[in-house]
Amino acid sequence: MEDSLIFHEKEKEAKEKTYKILFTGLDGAGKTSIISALHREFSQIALIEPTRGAQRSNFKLLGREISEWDLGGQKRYLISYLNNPNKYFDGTEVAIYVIDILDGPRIKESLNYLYDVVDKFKELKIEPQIVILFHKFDPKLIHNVEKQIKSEILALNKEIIKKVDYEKLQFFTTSIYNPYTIMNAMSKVLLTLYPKAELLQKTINEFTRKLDCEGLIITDNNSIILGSCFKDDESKKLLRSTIAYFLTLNDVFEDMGIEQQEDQIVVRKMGKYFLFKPVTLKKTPLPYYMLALKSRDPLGLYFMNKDFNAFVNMFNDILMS
Ligand SMILES: Nc1nc2c(ncn2[C@@H]2O[C@H](COP(=O)(O)OP(=O)(O)O)[C@@H](O)[C@H]2O)c(=O)[nH]1
Ligand SMILES: [Mg+2]
Repeated sequence: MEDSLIFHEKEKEAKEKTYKILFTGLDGAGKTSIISALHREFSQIALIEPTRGAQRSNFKLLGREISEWDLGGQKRYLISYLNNPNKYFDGTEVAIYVIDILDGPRIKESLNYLYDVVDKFKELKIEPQIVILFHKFDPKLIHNVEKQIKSEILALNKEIIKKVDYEKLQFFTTSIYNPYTIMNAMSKVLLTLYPKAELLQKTINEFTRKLDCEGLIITDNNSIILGSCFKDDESKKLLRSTIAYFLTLNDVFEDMGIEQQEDQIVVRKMGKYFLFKPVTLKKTPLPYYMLALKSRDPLGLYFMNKDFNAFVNMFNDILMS
């Protein structure tokens, strides 16, 4: 009896120890927009009102909770984070820190908060991965502005490395106007936490060769890339710049309630075939998605062949094991 009580307590404890991903930075940096972009809620991005100070867990991914925190603005919130470091920081696996690189006047303030956060980690003797997103590096910045911002980012990058003296530090430039940059940064971050990532990637490499694809990308429903393989730079570029749009196009059909388990979207462009298909696995309610590039005619039946089914089964086994 006693044994089983202890057992239950332990079990409960394990369940409660959910690892955290902190998603933080000054208010207005673009955190909510980044999360919306992963959900492909583009129609909402323009309407996003800044939500100040609230700590909210609003995103679940590969079994992890991401909490978004706004620093700055209303100082009292910051003080409560930094004065109760155990409560807020313990168990942090990854801290993603968003810096708005278009907001020159507040960059210094943003860096100071970043340094405060790193100090708290050091105090607590925890060493989460820290990921800095230089955000709002939009694709259509006018040329001389782009050049200037690039060199500013480089300088900031150096300054941060020098100042924080921290090993597990990663940097990305992102923009909601180039959705792939967000998918890529968030995927790289999350996959370092995902023990099956390597096996999945190997399976994807094998499958890409077997089916004689120019390239292949697999994502989940939150636009997280689980793995990808490309034959050359051209196929890499073509798939990376189109994947977000295929996901969005597919959302349109899904929102219309069209049953499409066996369906695929086929686009022929530049003598190549883009094939997009939801991959539904046993036991998971949400589908995964596959985008493949082929140079020869797949006759629209491409994804029904036995190699594809074999891959889906393998994929299923890896994710469910
Ligand atoms: N130019 C540009 N604006 C962005 C980008 N991401 C977000 N924004 C805008 O920045 C403002 C603040 O974004 P929000 O996501 O609310 O920031 P949060 O307070 O950090 O959650 C909004 O007006 C967004 O439309 C981006 O990549 N480029
Ligand atoms: Mg927000």
